[in-house]
Amino acid sequence: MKTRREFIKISTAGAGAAALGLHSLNVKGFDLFKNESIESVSDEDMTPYPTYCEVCFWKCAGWTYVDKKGKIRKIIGNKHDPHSNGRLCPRGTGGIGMYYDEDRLKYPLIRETKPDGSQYFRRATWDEALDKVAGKMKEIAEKYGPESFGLFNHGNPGAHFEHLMRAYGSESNAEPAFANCRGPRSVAYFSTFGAYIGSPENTDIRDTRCLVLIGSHIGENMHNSQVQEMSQAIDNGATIITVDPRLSTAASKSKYWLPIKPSTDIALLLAWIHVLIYEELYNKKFVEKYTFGFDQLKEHVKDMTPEWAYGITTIEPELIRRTAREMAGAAPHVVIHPGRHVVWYGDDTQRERAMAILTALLGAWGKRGSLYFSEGIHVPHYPQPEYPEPKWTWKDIHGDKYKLATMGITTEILKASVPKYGYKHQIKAWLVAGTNLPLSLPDKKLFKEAADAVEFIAVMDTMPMDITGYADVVLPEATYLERYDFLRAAPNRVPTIALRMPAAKPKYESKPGWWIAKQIGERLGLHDYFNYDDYSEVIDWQLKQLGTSLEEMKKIGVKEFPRESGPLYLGDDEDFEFNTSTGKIELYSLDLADNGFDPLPVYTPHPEPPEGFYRLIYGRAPMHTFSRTTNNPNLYDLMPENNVWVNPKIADLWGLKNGDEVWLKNQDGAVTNFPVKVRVTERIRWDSVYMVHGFGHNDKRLSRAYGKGASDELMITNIMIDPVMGGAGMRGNFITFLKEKPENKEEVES
Ligand SMILES: Nc1nc2c(c(=O)[nH]1)N[C@H]1C(S)=C(S)[C@@H](COP(=O)(O)OP(=O)(O)OC[C@H]3O[C@@H](n4cnc5c(=O)[nH]c(N)nc54)[C@H](O)[C@@H]3O)O[C@H]1N2
Ligand SMILES: Nc1nc2c(c(=O)[nH]1)N[C@H]1C(S)=C(S)[C@@H](COP(=O)(O)OP(=O)(O)OC[C@H]3O[C@@H](n4cnc5c(=O)[nH]c(N)nc54)[C@H](O)[C@@H]3O)O[C@H]1N2
Ligand code: SF4
Ligand SMILES: [Mo]
Repeated sequence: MKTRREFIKISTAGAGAAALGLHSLNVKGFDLFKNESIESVSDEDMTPYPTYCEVCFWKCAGWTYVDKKGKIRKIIGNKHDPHSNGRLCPRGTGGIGMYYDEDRLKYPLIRETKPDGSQYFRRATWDEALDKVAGKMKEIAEKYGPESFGLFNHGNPGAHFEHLMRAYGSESNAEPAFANCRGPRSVAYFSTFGAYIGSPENTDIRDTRCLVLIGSHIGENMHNSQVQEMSQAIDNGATIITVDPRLSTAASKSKYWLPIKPSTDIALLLAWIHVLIYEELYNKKFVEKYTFGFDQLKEHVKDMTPEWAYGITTIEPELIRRTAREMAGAAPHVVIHPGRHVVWYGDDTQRERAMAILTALLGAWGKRGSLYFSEGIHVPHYPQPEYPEPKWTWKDIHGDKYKLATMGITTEILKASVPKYGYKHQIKAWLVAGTNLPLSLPDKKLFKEAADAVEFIAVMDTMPMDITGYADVVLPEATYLERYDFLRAAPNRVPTIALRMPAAKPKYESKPGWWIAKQIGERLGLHDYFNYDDYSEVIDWQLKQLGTSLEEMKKIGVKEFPRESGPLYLGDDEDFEFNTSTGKIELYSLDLADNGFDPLPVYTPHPEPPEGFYRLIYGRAPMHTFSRTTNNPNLYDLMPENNVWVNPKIADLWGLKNGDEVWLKNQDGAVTNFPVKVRVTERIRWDSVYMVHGFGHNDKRLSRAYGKGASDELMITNIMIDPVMGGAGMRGNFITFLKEKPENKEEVES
């Protein structure tokens, strides 16, 4: 079918050589951190500029070193930064590749149509591109109201656009980092403890005696200080219990690996709760003083014995008992890690609730080695008028559904973009900033319908990522090494702020996100919201309110502030009022009950793979962040493509050997665009296959990443929506192998 907005692919002039190599990295187990100078230049001959990393969302602070010729030579961690403790992960070290990548977006692009109807991108001036975006924003506001202009965002770039959109009158935004990532965790922990887990997570892994990982694959999930703390915990002799259908790096370092049947974690959690309660191993004092609903919980799990769970999870009853006792023995110094990417099977808020309940029964909250009270700095708002009140926001888009959602839901914004779904509030245009939707949102059909239905799409990115192929206007942002940005003020054990400042001039014609947002704002008559010439003025003003200055921060990069909220842990017997309706930790959730959901977590069986199909599960690799680094000249070298992990039993059955290339086909007939190599390994259960997410790019402008590996995203056509908060559960998809390139396979857009 011919779509209104053709996906534009431009072939590139050819792959350039990597600008700087990173071959010195030792990528084994946890020895991943090395900050060796890439080329040997003495530090004395270089100038360090403070920054914090944008390669993932841990936002580690560091120093960008620039030589006398103005060339960026290396990035190292800032010793005074609690996110990095002076060491960056391989991706952070390779962040230089984002700056040097010769495939970068170089100048603004505008979609044009030739007389024969075909479409292409024309190089445009900034004035043309900005006029076009602002002109469309005016038009949409006049025709439908500013609320109809939606925003998809992630990370800092998105935040500048969020400000622009709020000033313009729209709060119709969503980011994959909620409904496709940690949303269920936020809602579950909030309804249980009246508090969020936050980012970085407030897990006291450093001082724990028992770390329980349910899916969470720290070590491949490279969140920096968390990996460092896990390593410390191992050195301190902490017990690690990992529940994962795959022998992850974390599982390989654990005392107990529970290779659970995927999708059955709630049954295991309920059985653990059963053992703690019925063997009277739970923390009675803590439960009595701080919790609500224990009797209902006790009754609820009465029959949920380890024997019951064995039939569901395939985990031996004795192992369930032993691990529960191990946790109880270490309590309260136990971290039940809440996980982060938790949209798995559509009952994810309930699984997260079960984890929160387990935490409470162990008294593993507000105690050393459990979850601590984190504290962040409130950065004062730069003076500006109040935002106008929108007539409706993302909340109204889904109306009475998903009442407990705390942020916009990507799937709902997509649906509201397609008139045939009959949403009361319609989205007519999109701004997209710092998110590669075709590779991060499941349900390609819906995504394409929506992208085709809207009148206009503007994308701000640093790279010609798959999403830019859908844009009418492409706005090339400067990389994080070339710009000022918001102050980082994430909560931690001690409050800190970190500065990001440019270490070099923006390459090509790229511009900082704050500048792009301001230029559009000015064209819309919103000057009062952008009342500065340079973003450094905003930062300096904020820093002065906080008792420091831009001048000081340029020298130190990170500044620590004293805690004001009290100690890191709860005192013995200290009275504490939780921010829930009962003021207690709600084992039995009134919030969920009031909204018509199960107040106590229930195990529901999920569909099994059809004959000859295997469940697709996916995760991270230490040297890449999603799809954003696969073209990075430094990181590409470390891992150019992904593999599909297949259990030897299944490989035998299919006659597959290590390195064989296969195409994958899912239960709905979707086929991968590119073949992927098989990795035969005992490390995965026979009923599942595993892939690292972020590969299989389909845009030729990504000269290295194009066609390398396969995209898990294309195989995720079935999404299991979480009724509590609209999360898009992505692990209900099953694949089979095609040994030949399927005939008549049309090239599918990403
Ligand atoms: N199949 C599948 N889907 C997933 C996941 C999965 O594991 N499997 N993971 C989910 C999770 S946990 C999350 S958080 C989301 C993340 O999904 P996204 O938010 O889409 O994250 P990225 O893939 O990192 O895409 C970031 C985009 O930002 C661009 N970018 C990078 N730096 C900058 C910058 O400085 N400025 C601008 N303007 N752009 C920049 C990159 O080029 C890229 O296009 O995806 C979710 N979707
Ligand atoms: N290197 C690197 N690190 C990253 C990122 C990155 O892109 N690259 N992204 C960051 C982001 S935004 C996020 S959200 C986090 C995500 O990191 P996590 O929250 O740790 O990841 P998940 O995707 O939830 O978990 C993946 C693991 O779950 C296992 N799994 C699959 N199905 C099941 C199941 O049914 N039950 C159980 N128990 N386990 C199962 C998989 O085998 C895999 O080991 O990583 C962060 N860290
Ligand atoms: S964990 Fe690695 S990629 Fe993420 S912010 Fe820190 S250094 Fe950068
Ligand atoms: Mo995420």
